[in-house]
Amino acid sequence: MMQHKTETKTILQKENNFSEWYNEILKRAEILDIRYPVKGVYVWYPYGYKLRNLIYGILRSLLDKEHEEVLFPMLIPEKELMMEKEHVKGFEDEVFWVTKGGSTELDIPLALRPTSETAIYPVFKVWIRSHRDLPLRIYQIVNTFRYETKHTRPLIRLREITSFKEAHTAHASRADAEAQIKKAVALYKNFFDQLAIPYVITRRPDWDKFPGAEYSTAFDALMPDGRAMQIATIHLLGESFARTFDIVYEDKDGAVKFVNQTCYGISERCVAAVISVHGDDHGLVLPPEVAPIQVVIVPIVFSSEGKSAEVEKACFVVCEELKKAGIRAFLDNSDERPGAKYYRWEMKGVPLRIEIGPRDLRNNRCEFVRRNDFKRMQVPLCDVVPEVERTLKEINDCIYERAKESFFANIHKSEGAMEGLRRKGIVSLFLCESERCGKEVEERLGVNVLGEAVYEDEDEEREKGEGGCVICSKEGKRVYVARAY
Ligand code: PR8
Repeated sequence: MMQHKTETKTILQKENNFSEWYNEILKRAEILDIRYPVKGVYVWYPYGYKLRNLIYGILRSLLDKEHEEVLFPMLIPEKELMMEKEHVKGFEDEVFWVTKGGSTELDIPLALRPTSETAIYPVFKVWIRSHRDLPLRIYQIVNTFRYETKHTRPLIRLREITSFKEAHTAHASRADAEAQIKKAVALYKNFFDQLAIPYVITRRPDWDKFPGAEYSTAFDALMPDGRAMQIATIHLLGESFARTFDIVYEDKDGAVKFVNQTCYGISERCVAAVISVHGDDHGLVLPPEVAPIQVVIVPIVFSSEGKSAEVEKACFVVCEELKKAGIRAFLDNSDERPGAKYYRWEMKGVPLRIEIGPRDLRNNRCEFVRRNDFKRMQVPLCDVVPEVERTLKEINDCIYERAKESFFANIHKSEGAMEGLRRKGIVSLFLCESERCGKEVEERLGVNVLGEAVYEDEDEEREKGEGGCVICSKEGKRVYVARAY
């Protein structure tokens, strides 16, 4: 690990060293304990789980407007799992099986859900009777299991995904299902905007769509090492699962029709994105909205003076005022030296630190230190609450601006041939629709084809246009490619 000793702390270098930085941050900021003895399976620390819950709180509040939360079983009978052919093909190598109860072989092997289509849709069949039952929109946040054979990584590529948010919808018509896809895209945009995470939205190429879907739309964020990470997907299932599981409804005119379906998912990769995109050499940098502690108050007392009752009291009063105003404030009146406290709360990404010392008290003021840029300002004690509210908003804006700057600096447009394209970040180039050309680009450049940009007005303007495929020169469209997680 690259480390620089400074007076009170050890700094972690994020640039050019992302992978080590990431693992070290998970440990030092107490997000995830990676010592659990099963590959691809990890333990949430309390602090990490609080962060996770605040992030998922935003997701829930967005979903709850139009979806209802449910909870389906984790075990799926073999027969159900195997019913949809495309779906099975996509998942068969990734399924964990339960084959014994105690020492007795089970009659029917049970799969640990890799995702829940085949658990949920047989139940949709009995829930849905008439057009009055539609649209049906449900979601659950559950653990799912995938026997990933690629390199596993905490929060990013898991064998037990602990926070799989999956939404499933059924509609009377294809048009309704497509309208739902647009709503889901808008919902996810809103979600990632609130996390200050920039993204590109693309239509995945046909060979990379979700098994059983007609088409898949994906959100990709950019990690600090220049690799893209798929942070959300939205799938139009059409009638394929409805035909397989016989999910029909009686329309107004008495006709019996198949429903049209969509599903869309997000995992704890969204937490990984928050950590990776915003963090710096001092640790986490959290958007205030999701920071478990938004403000930490540190009394400044010098060792010669010992504890000062007045300073402690002033800190306590400030902390209580902030809490009363609904701000997640914490008073660190432990015996540690201020330097050690700064280090801990910087590592944990607390957006704002308030320092109060004897001299501040004499002047009826305190000092604010912003986590994102360490900017200091003096604030009269009587203005603390409104100034904190204002400063937290400002911090959020700064974090977002910085993230966008670095994101757009890493999106390149290529006009010509493939040579010289092996750059960091996301590159757009012309490609025809054939799988052969797509796979060749992937192989030669060591990238993944993310797909054609969708739904982003500015992007569409910027990226529109047709040109010769970089492989076969036939008519092609502009698509994004990137090395991907
Ligand atoms: C569906 N069915 O399943 P999806 N570790 C961490 N995150 C992961 C992993 C993994 N091993 N695999 C996928 N993800 C559909 C939609 C119900 C909901 C994350 O879709 O297979 C990725 O960000 O595309 C992925 O976009 C999301 O879960 C949904 O998984």
